[in-house]
Amino acid sequence: MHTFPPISLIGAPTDIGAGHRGASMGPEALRVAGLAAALAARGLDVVDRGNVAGPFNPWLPPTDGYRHLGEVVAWNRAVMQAVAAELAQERLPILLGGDHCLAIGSITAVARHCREQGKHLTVLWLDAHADFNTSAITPSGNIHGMPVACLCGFGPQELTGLGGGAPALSPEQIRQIGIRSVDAGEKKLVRDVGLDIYDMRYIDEVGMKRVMEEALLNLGPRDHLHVSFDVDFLDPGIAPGVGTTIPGGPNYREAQLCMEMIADSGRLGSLDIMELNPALDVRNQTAMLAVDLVESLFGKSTLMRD
Ligand code: Z70
Ligand code: MN
Ligand code: MN
Ligand code: MN
Repeated sequence: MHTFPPISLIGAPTDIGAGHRGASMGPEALRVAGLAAALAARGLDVVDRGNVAGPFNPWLPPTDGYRHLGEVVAWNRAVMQAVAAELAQERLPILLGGDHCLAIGSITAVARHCREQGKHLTVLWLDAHADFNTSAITPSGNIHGMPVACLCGFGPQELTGLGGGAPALSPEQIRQIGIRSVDAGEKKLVRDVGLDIYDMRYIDEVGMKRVMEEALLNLGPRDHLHVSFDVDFLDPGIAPGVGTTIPGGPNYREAQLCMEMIADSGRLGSLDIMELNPALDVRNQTAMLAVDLVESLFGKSTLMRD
């Protein structure tokens, strides 16, 4: 069993980058589902920092390939600052989204922290989507379909340079798991940059155990693992409370094994829980499932392994 640093919850209640309204209610749904108490019951030190603030959602159509770019930048600045403040105190930030565009701010802060501390950052991106669109190829203009591209330097300067310098990540630092919905132009770009994608076909073929062994290979004591968990990673049969349900995702057992193997790596340093949409959920079941999985991510295990 590995020990975890003290944890800070940070809510970012907005759906500013999404194509459906309602992810703005995600942080509160995770709180109501008992996230802080579940982690505290594992003996972890947990503090809820409350919510960061940002502009309201004007719900406008895209301009020049982006919907709400100015507001997305403002929210990401606030998230970046809140995440950086926790990392500076050697705490483990958990971002409660909010839509997935906010991972730009979260991961930009984590990348800067790792650079300062001489650590190597690896990002596990658990998602049905590759989130690698740009303004030129997006079918929607929704920036929650673009955060991985922005973090790798493909996007508007306000977002690719959010940390004040070079892009936060290079593609080799990212491993995507659960992918099953990639747009045509996005597919070409993802291939061109050589993104490491463990898609559902590969999970079917070799199983979640081998996928996670490969994705977590060679992590050493100087490695910081960031997990960006889009709840639409999960099969919609168990997780209906997301904006875009894509059939054919990991089932309950596969998702548990994924989380347990990340916990076993002992390298988890920061986490995003994104795209939970209570407006589309049924009796908060998707939030409760997310809490259940996050407990496993922090070392809870069946039988005697914990
Ligand atoms: C599509 C787009 C998306 C959710 C990301 C979908 C993007 N690729 N949807 N997360 N829920 O519009 O870019
Ligand atoms: Mn640190
Ligand atoms: Mn997604
Ligand atoms: Mn996503």
